[in-house]
Amino acid sequence: MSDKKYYVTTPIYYPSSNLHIGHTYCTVATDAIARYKRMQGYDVMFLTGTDEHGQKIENNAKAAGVTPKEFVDRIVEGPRGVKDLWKLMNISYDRFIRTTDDYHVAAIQKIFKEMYDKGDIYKGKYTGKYCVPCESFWTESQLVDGKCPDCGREVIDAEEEAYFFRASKYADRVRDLLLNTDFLEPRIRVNEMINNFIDCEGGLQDLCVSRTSFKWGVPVDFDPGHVVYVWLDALFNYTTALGYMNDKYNDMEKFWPADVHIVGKEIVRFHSIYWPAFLMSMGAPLPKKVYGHGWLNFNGEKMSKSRGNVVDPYILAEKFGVDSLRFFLLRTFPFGSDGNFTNELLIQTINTDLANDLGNLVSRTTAMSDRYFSGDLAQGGELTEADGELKALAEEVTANYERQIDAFQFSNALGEVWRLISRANKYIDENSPWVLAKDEAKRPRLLSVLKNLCEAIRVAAILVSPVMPDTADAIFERLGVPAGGRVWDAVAFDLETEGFWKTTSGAPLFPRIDVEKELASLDAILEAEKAKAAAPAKEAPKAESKKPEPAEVAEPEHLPQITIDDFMSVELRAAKVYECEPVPKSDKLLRIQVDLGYEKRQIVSGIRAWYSPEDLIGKTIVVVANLKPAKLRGVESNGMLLAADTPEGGASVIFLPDDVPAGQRIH
Ligand code: ME8
Repeated sequence: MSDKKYYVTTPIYYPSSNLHIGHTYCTVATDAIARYKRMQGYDVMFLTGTDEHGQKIENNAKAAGVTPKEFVDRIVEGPRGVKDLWKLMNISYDRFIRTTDDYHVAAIQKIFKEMYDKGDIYKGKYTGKYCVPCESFWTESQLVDGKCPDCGREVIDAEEEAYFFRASKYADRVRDLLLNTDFLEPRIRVNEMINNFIDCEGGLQDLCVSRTSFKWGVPVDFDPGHVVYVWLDALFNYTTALGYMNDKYNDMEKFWPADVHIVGKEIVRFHSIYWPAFLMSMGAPLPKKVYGHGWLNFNGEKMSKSRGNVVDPYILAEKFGVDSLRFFLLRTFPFGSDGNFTNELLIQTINTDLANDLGNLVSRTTAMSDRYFSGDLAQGGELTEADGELKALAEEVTANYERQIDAFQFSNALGEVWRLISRANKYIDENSPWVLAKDEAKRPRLLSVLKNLCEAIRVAAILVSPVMPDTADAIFERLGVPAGGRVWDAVAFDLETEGFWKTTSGAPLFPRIDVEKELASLDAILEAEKAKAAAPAKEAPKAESKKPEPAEVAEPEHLPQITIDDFMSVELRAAKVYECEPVPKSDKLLRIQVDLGYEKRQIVSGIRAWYSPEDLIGKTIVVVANLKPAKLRGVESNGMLLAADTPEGGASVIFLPDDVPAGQRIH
C-alpha cells in the first residue's frame, strides 16, 4: 500500500429536501480531486455524507407527517435520494457518514463532555437572533438589513439556557492560523473572516453549542433537555468517520489530519474559525486546508425552492449525460468564484467543447485510421520535426494541468487540456491526411500523423479522466490503449510505445444537442416548477359551492396535509405499455413492461380481474416512478400504476392520450 495518503471531504449536506446542482457541483469537484489523487498513486479517503439533525429537519418531518428519522432515511437512502444521486453522478466516495449513525452520536456525546470537563464548554443563557433555515444564531450587529447575513431570510428572537463554547480563548491562535498559513483558500476569504468575526467589535464571540427548543439532535447526556448544536455535531463528522472517539473505524492515525475540506463559501466561517478552535480544545491536529468554493446561481438569481428555480441534476444528467454535466460544472465556473448557471451555457459548452472539439477529434482520427489502415496503426511510420511541437505542447499542458488541479483550479486545468485538443484538431488540417492518402509513398508519413493524433488524444484522455471517467474509458477503448497506457505513469507523450493503436470507430461520443428543442423542453420544466412554487396553497372550496359527492364515494380519509414539495417528491410519469402477461399462479396480478422513455421497467399490478393484457398493450398509463422496488409473488415490481377505485370495488386504470410521450412528468 502506498505511503502517500490523501484525505478529502465534502460538506455533509442537510437532507431537508432533495439535493440540487449546487451540492452536485461541490461533490463532483471533490470527486475529481479524489480520482486525480488516486491516479497519482495516493491512498485516498474520500468522505461525504449527510448532516441529519436540527430544527429544520424536525420541522420538515413534522410537516410530512413522519418521524425525523423516517424523513431523512427517505431523502438519503430512498429512490432518487442522496446516495442515488451520487451513484448516478459516478461519485467515488470511500465512506458515507450520516450523523444519525450510532457511532457518531456516541462520539459527539463524549466530545461534548470532554470539552465541558476541561471548561471549554460552560452553561449560560442565550438571547439573540436565530435563523431557522441556517440553524445559526446571530448578534444584532451581524444581521444585514435585519436579516440573516448568510441567506438573507427573516430571523426570529430566541432566548434559552444553553451551553457555550469558549471560542474567545482560541481567537489568537485562529487569527494566526488564518493570517500566517495557507489554511484557508482562496486567500480572499481570509480577510473577510478576520474582519467580520475575529477582529470585529467585541472580538470572537463564544459560540452557543446546545439547544433546548427542539429535540432532534444528539442529546447532551449529562443534562437532559439539551441537544448538541448541529454545527458541533456536524463538524466532528470529519474525524468520527475515521474512528475518532469510537471503535467503528480505526483510520485516524492513517488519514488525519485531512488534506482538504472542500466547502461552499457560506460555511467557511464554521470551517475556518470554529472547527479549528474545537480541535484545539480537544488537542487534536488541525486539517491542512479548507477550500471555500463559490456559489452557482441560476439565470442570475440565487437558487431557491420557493422561487422554483432549483436546478435538478437528475434531469440534466439524464438528458445530456453524466460526464457532460460533470465536465460542464468544472470547465465553466472558476472554483473559488460565483458562477451563473444557464441552460444555454450548458448546451453550448457540450456542443462546442465536447461534440465539436473532443468528440470530433476522436471521430475523425478513428475514422481515418479505419479507412486508411483498417484500424491498425501499430507498425511503422515516419516522424518529422514538426511532430515535436505536438509532443512539447502535450508536456507543457500536462505540467500546467497538474499545477492547476493541485490548486483546485479545475476550469484552468481543463482549459489546458483543451489547448492540446484544439492543437490536435489543427494538426489534422495542417497535415491533411486525405492528401497524404492519395500517394502510396506517403503512407509511412500518414501512419505517423494518425499515431501522433492517437497519442495526443490518449494523453488528453488521461488528463480528463478524473472529471469524465467514463468518457476516458470509452476513448481508451476506441484507440485500443492497453491498461498500461491509461495511467498517470504513462502520461508522457511517447510514440515509441509497443502494442498500441488498434482503433475502432463508433457512434459520436457526444451527439450534438438540438439547442432550440432542448432549451424549450428545459424552459417548460422550469416554468412548471415556477408555477408550482408561486401557486398559493389551494383554498378548500367553500361549503356552499361544494358539489354534492356521489353517494358511492367513500368519506375522504383525512390524510395529513402535505406541502407542494412532498407532492413533488412523488414522481409520476407517463409510461407506454409494450408487453403484458398474467403472473403465473396468481389470479390477481399482471406483469406489465413499460417504457418510461429514459428506461424500461417491469411493474406488477393487481388488476387482472378487470383487465386483460390486450386492454393495456400499446396504452399510455401513469406510473409512480420513484417507488421503492417490491416483490409481489416473487416477481419484482418497479413502480405502481395509477387507477381509480370503482364503486363496485374494482379498478379503473388511468389512461393518457396516445400522444403524450413516454417519460413525461405528471403533476
Ligand atoms: O451547509 N452553489 O449543508 P447544505 C454552489 N450541513 N454550491 C452549493 C450551492 C450553490 N447554489 N448550494 C449548496 C450545510 N452548495 C451543512 C454542512 S459540513 C460539516 C455541514 C453546496 O446542505 C456548497 O458546498 O446547506 C455548500 O457549502 C453546501 O452545498 C451546503 O450544503
